Amino acid sequence: MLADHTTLSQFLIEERRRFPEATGDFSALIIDVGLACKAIARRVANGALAGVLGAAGATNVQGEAQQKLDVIANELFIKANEWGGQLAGMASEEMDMPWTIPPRYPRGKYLLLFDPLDGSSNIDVNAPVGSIFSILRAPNPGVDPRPEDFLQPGVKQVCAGYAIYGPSTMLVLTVGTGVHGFTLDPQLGEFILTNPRIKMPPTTQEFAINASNARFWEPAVKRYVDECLQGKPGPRGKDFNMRWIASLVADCHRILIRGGVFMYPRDTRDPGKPGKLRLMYEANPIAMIAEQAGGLATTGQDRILDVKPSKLHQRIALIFGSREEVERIEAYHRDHSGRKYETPKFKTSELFQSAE
Ligand code: AFP
Repeated sequence: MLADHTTLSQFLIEERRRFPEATGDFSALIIDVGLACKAIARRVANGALAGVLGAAGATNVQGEAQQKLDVIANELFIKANEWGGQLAGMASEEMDMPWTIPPRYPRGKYLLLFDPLDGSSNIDVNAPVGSIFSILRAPNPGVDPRPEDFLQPGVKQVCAGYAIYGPSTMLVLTVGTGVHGFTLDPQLGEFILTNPRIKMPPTTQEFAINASNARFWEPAVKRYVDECLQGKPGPRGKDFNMRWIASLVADCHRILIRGGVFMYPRDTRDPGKPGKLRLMYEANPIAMIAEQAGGLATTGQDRILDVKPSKLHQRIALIFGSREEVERIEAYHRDHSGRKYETPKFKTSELFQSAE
């Protein structure tokens, strides 16, 4: 049976053969990240049976209430990755400051950033959640990194990926040579390559956005969504479908497989927060995956991967997905920079009417 299948280890070894100077550190790191994801998948799958549901009773650096599984997943990521000697440091959504590798372990040449359990408000309702990770080179290999060492633009990522804990567990990753999906075989405990070279359809009739924020959206996003909602008789000349799982990984996975566009745009709810999602361990890895699959990722104005980070837990607007739709949304941002958008008078539904 294994003869017909490529395991994650085999995939990594074959990739490494293309770089004769490679030491094997990177492959070892990905295997450890995969191990953390397998351990998290197990806890998520056991749910109430393992007593892991519900709030942890604390808030994280983002001011969000931590779930017990947020804390458990964070610990599993740290334990699986701190000992191997491949990492100089780690940073997590759940920790204010970067994690210092304990003195007993050697420091390596990579930096790992992760959101250990994304979409964790979905846990208690048994909807899909995931883990997201990004790998950078440490500017000073072999020593503890300075906080600013993590602040590299997404274009510098050497690897980005996520695990999705859905009906099956999958690990999806890119090392800059396309996007590859591995499904966890629970009998073998191995990730098996099931979706090599994933390509996102360039166009779509599906969009994802939290419509309850419509009154706070930027003009360009209001216009884009309005036009989708007008369907066949409207300017787009076709009907659209809408999906919102409120789990970035799950929305991203759907878009990767069948196309679509995801928008968590900048909005006017809180001027101190330009968007909800975090640049370093959400937007950057998802953007690298989107681009490697043939899609695009933008703030509306700028390519996500070119944004120079200023803080570890920086928030940013994130719009990604099928190339043609993202290009259209960027064009609307150019059209509406400094210009308001008037919601059409002929609207039949009041659901998305703006306060303007
Ligand atoms: P949680 O991890 O707190 O559930 O947040 C999930 C998330 O960061 C991302 O995965 C979703 O796309 C987004 O937030 C959903 O945000 P809304 O709850 O505002 O729709």
